Amino acid sequence: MFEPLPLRTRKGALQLGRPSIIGVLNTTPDSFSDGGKFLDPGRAEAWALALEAAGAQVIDVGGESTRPGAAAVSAQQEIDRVVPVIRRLAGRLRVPLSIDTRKAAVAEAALEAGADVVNDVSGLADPDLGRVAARYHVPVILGHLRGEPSTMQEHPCFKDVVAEVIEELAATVDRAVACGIERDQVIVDPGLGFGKTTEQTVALLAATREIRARIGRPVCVGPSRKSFLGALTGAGVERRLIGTAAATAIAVFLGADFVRLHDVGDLRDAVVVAAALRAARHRAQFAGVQRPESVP
Ligand code: PMM
Repeated sequence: MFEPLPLRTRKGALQLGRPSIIGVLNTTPDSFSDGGKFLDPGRAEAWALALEAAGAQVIDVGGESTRPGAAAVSAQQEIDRVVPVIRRLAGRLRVPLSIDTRKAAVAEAALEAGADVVNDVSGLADPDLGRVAARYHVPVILGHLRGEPSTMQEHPCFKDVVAEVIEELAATVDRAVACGIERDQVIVDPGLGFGKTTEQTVALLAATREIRARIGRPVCVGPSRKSFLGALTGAGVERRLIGTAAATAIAVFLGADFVRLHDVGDLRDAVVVAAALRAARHRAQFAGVQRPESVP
């Protein structure tokens, strides 16, 4: 297993080696689970402070819904939603702020306003976004997504989803480096539910360890409240907490470095317990204890 170097932000290093929680703050009217709740910058600020107090190590601010079929928003609309919130939060939060966007102009406005990390679910569909992140020397989270969120669920087509996502994420890391981003500042994300069936999404979650080892960069996963959980359990979006807890704990046990969550207060304990199990397994392996790898 590789030991990644700490990622550098203006608020100091993001500690690796134990998993970090990224708390979600959507300033959108139409995100699938929290749309409309934090349109008001005052409410958004209060929620971000609550996420930090509950244990989030990064707060991820987004101004565009990427749910399947979501309406497109202009860069200016996105900027108008996120920049007032980031300005209010930049001086008040102790933890870094990330900007969840696919657009270079939004990333730049957010970084100017005080954001510390760029989170791009499209994995540099817009290469200008890579150049912006390079100029600000910030860590970037690069997701796996084929095509556009609006049409991504129409034909999810993979022969071997794990192998193809690893190959395409590795190519994304190379494109980031070609944009001037330091390899040490890149986090990869398999894009759970982004243009993938339930079965494909589950296969990717189960392959967290392999993705991390093969690409050699920290991995972020975002299972929170997603529809693959509903497909497995039958639960509507407001009843997916326990499914999210299971997916989160297992991803952490399998080596996820970052988990992006809405329900930080409820799920922090699941992350802590899974991280303790991961550390115990790591110590046993380090001590040379042989254990059967898989349960039939
Ligand atoms: N999922 C959503 C949005 N941003 N970012 C990363 N890095 N990984 C994800 O899985 C991810 C993301 C989905 O939308 P939501 O904000 O409504 O959960």
